[in-house]
Amino acid sequence: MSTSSTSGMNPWRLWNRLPLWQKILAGMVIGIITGGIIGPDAIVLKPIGTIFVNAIKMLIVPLVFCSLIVGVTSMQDTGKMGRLGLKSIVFYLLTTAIAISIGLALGHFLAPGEGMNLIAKEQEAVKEAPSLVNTLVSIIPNNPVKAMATGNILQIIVFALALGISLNLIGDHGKPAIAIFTSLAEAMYKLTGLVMVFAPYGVFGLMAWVSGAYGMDVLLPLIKVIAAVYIGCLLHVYGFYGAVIALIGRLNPMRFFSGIVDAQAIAFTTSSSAGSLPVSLRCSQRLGASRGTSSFILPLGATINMDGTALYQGVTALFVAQAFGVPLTPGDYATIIATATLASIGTAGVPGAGLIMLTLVLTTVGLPMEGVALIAGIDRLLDMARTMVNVSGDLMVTTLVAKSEGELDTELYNGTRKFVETT
Ligand code: DAS
Repeated sequence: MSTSSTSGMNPWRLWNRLPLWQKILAGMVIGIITGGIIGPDAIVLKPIGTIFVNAIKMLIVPLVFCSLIVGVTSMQDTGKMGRLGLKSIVFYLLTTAIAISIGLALGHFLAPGEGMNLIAKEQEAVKEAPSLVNTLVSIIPNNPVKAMATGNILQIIVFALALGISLNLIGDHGKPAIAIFTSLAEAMYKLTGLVMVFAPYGVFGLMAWVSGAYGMDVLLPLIKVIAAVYIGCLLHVYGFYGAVIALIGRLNPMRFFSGIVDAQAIAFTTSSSAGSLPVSLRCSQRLGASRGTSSFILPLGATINMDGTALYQGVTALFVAQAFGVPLTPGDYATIIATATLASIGTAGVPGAGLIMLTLVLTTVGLPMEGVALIAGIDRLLDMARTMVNVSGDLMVTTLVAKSEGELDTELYNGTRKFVETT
């Protein structure tokens, strides 16, 4: 028998050919079944998951700090584009805050995690939740190093944004430091990929423990999470974006939705905003936006605008709080909105980035990291929907800003003139 046919039958080789999300999904399903068979003794498998959770936690501080600085310094004022950039950033952050609020509302009303009554590892001592005022006051770090050492994510975000802006303001003197943070951010993205290689096994260990301890009915809440995220994404795109295009842009929303469907399809299938950029640029220009405007605002959006990710974080943060019975105060809700909105600047437009940023949001409100593993198994399904929203939001802001700058050809937009591909 030739080596190719025997090697073709090698299960390990077949396993290694699977895309990561399929391996994670397999890890989740096999873990749930294993736990269902072994029962509470499956707790012996939990350390595998704990190693994965600790490795994810290890990434948070350096990844957030470096990626935010790179995000902010990539928005250096490019002269005439300064006004465009400012308008786009304000729009991007506003729509992201609305997206996270929709996610929190859905998570609150649909309550996917209600009744799960899971117990976290050592039931992380949930700090006495701070009031709204304390939350806002305490986000300015009096010691950035202490903020990093204690994993105070909001303070780390604020310091990273402040440092990034300052690096922009010192011009050429800041370039060596920006180069260092850029390579550190690249290294952290690489390390994230290495940690995610372990995800299928970590998710297996955690899901075996969860289903062994709580029974197979742990699956139903996950289906409710998927439903809540998809409902929220559809509401945000076809409800909120449609209203903004019609009321603020004074444009026909149906033309907009038919014009962006190609980019949405690529985003949904690839789960990558960055990967969808070429098609987004083409859709934007077919909708009448000038090449200059779209080629500046879309890449910016693919980097810092993640409405779908923010909405997903709203739903899943509440799911984890409900699943582990951790009560959230209005101050926690404000913290989640602030963290998810600011963290969206640092979320990369690549598959799975939102799951890493979810650890950020959970950490800021003291929610157990085991929640990340609960979500990890279904995360690819959620990533498809949230990336479709991210790209739709990038195109919505580009169309609106182009219109406001007189850079939108309304005849092209309305289809009364056909788009001609220019080289
Ligand atoms: N997949 C990311 C994107 O490309 C979003 C995410 O993971 O949340 O936008």
